[in-house]
Amino acid sequence: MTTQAFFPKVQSPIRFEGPKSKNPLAFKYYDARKKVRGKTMAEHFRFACAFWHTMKGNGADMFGPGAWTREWAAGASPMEIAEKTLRANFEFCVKMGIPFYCFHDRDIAPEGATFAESCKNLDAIVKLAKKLQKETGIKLLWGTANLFSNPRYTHGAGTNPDAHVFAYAVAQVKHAMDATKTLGGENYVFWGGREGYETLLNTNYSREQETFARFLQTAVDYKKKIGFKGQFLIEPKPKEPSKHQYDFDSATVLGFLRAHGLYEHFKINVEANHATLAGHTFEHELTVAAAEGKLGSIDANTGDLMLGWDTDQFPTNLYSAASAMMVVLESGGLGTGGFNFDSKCRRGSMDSLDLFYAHIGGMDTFARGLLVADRMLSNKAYDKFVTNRYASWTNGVGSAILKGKMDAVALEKWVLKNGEPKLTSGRQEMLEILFNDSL
Ligand code: XUL
Ligand code: CO
Repeated sequence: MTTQAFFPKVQSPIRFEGPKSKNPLAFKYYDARKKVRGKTMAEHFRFACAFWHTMKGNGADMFGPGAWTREWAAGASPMEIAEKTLRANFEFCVKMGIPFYCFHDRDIAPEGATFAESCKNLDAIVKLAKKLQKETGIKLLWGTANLFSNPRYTHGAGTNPDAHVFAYAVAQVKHAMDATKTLGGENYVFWGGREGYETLLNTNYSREQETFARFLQTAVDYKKKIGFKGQFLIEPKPKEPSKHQYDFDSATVLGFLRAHGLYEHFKINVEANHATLAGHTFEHELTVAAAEGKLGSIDANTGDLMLGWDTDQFPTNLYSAASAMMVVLESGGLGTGGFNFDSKCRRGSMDSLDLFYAHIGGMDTFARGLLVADRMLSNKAYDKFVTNRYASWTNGVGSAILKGKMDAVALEKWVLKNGEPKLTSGRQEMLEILFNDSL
């Protein structure tokens, strides 16, 4: 591949050395070939590098602009920088042993002065990406369009009051989908960047719901037209940048899709930090999606519960990872999805070596979470507990209710005969001990 090495401090790929290793540049738990429940860790996770954070991150936050310039982020022209950044991405993925990457169109190629120029830039970079994918074996987990950074999208993209902006957004999605298809992307993501509102004083909510559905339908139609086989994913988020984001959480998105005849075309990309912003746990959001067979993929990061915004930190919380992995295992896995680190190093972590520590930490956290989840789910005491708790539904009156054989009159009669139900403990504290014992 590239002749220039952007990560000279890491000479060879990061290896699995086991829990006893003291080497911070080694995996302690993530062993790509280790089998858990019949699948290797690599197959369970399908880890991906988030191009916008890992390659483009510069330490910027809302109180200060970029604080550092990566080795690959300097060059004579935006296209030269884009090419170097892309090469750095593949070098990083290879050295990390991360098999996938994800991008927004405007991450990998610079926006031009006109739409045509932006498309030309993207096409040129996609050509190089295709070559580098072939050389390295690194694949595209998903592509998406950035419909939120450019000022034209200030009032939204698919929900913009101006049909001109809507048209622009669709044109951009069309091109980003073409790029994703060309690169064999296994999914295409819709995160509703500025699809939401700040004040009802200037907002026609019903119109925006209608145009949002039209926007997604247009994408569905185009997908069919070009024969793109990747899975469409919607990524819920309740707020930020808008006060009220339309894709609030998994349940809201599934309801919206159903109401607008779009249900069959989409699955959910659950992001941990977005779940907690919505006042949910990560595992709750995963469960809601999985309950309908709609768990498509995961943006693996974490927020800081003491801060109220989308901090996009690398996951380090074993308890949360284990809880999430229980849902993933029970739902049968992610299919074409994967674990994309939508996470960025902190402003103070300016050394590109920090990117390695961050990803190793994230991968090890989830690998450990997988092992814990496997132990917990294999624990007979736990397994039997939940089954037994719902036993009343498998026969007798419960089974008759589920079959629709008991109307209100019949149930009243049944209650008159059977009296008060017996209260049974949910044993929460005992189960929490079981969970901790699996850690
Ligand atoms: C924003 C976010 C996005 C999406 C892709 O909070 O998570 O990066 O993952 O647009
Ligand atoms: Co995300």
